[in-house]
Amino acid sequence: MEGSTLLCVPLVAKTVEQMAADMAAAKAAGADVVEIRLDHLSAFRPRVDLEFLLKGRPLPALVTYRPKWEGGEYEGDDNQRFEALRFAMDLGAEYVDIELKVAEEFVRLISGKKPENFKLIVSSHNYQSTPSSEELGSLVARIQAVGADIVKIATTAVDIVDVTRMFQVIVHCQVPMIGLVMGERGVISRLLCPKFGGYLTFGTLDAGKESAPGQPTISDLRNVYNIRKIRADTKVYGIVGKPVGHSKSPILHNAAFKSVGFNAVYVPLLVDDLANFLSAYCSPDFAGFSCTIPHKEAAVTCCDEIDPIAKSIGAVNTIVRRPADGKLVGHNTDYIGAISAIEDGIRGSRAKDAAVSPLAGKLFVVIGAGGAGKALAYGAKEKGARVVIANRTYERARELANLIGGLALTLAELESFHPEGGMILANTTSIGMHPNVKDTPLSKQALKYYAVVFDAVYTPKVTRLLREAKEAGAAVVSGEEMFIRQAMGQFELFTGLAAPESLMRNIISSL
Ligand code: SKM
Repeated sequence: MEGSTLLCVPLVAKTVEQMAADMAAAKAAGADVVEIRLDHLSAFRPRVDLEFLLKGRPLPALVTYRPKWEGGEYEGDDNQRFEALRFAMDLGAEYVDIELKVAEEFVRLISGKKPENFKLIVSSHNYQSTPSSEELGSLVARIQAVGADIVKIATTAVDIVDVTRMFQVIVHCQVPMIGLVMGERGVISRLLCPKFGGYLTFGTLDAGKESAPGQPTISDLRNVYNIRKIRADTKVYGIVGKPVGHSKSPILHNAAFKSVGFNAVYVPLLVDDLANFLSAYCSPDFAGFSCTIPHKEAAVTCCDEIDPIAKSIGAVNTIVRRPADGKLVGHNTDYIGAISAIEDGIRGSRAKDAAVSPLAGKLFVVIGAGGAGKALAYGAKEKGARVVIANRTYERARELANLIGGLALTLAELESFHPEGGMILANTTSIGMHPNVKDTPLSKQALKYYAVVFDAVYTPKVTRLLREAKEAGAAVVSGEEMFIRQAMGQFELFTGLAAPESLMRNIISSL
């Protein structure tokens, strides 16, 4: 094993037969440990079932019998629960998890009887929030004092900043510690365990088999995040957005990093407030970020320096922490990614390097006035197009149109806007993005005035807008092409190396 963190698959099946099958699957998936959640079994018979589960088990076992009052399923009395856990220990289970609230009693029960290789995990769960650093520190001390071999604390992330406190506590803990922050905002506490020295992290067999909110699959831990390769000196990059779950950036960048042997991991970062996030994650370990909706404009004010093009655009989609002085430098790779994708889409197989852009002189309609809208509007203008900004709120459209010199419309007005044929349309809003795939920013009726339609949304690859545009006779350019190109630019800024283009294309087309 290269990393020091154990990968544990929680077993939450209702029958012992299914648990045994899942145990074998966990081994095949590359787990180090399984957690047998006795409280999930629908008709648990302690002696028979524990013998069945523990005899001939393919992996070391952690046995947990979580009561309702600590977020589990068990509703009976504690004595029966303790008996089952003690029996599991006697049968050779490598670990037993007991809740801090009753740990003293359980420790008394097993005192002097612990087998040599047995380890007692004493756990505390908070399903509401993550306490202050001081409170976490004193919780660790209480868990240690009760006689834990391994400390386990699971809290809930209300904000991604909460996770920094857990990382600090793990780094300073004198005994092995499992420190996890539950929920989508806490996912990095699970992915970055080896970096901060966490003893164990949970990975499910499949989505839907979680025993706590935010658990990734073991397959993603191993194959997307390359968790076995993460060490203390591994740099962290990530996609900052809200939402962020749909992003394919982690799959793409992790594979690209791996292909060139770059010691870094790329994670999803569900961020509510960009300024708070950047001031909390200010160590050199957090080396760079991609920014997506809704943070691209806030990123301009949060960076210490902005590249001149990103400054003119007024939006940043890439932040790099300069190694020499730790300063955050903002860039924009959307602009070139999107514009070149649209130009190549129009040119088709014709000469790609023609001096005059096929956008020159065209009427170019941008839907949306956020970060991506600004990049597209700026790019189209640069290429000599006449630009129109259409936005749900007119004021935002007006501001951007004033900035770059163009016309502003509301989305409603765009429906009947067709001063000429052969226009180009670019959607830069998230309308139509997974899971809202039935939505579209413009009616099919209005699409017939466009020769080319581009959608920055890339999940799904063919949005309703693109499907209807094609049916209306337009040439379409998928956001996937922009996504690949902007990511290539980011890779170069992050690593200083040429982007592995064919690998990146293969990854995206295989999804
Ligand atoms: O500008 C890009 C960003 O860099 C990454 C991204 C994503 O991961 O979905 C989308 C775009 O906003």
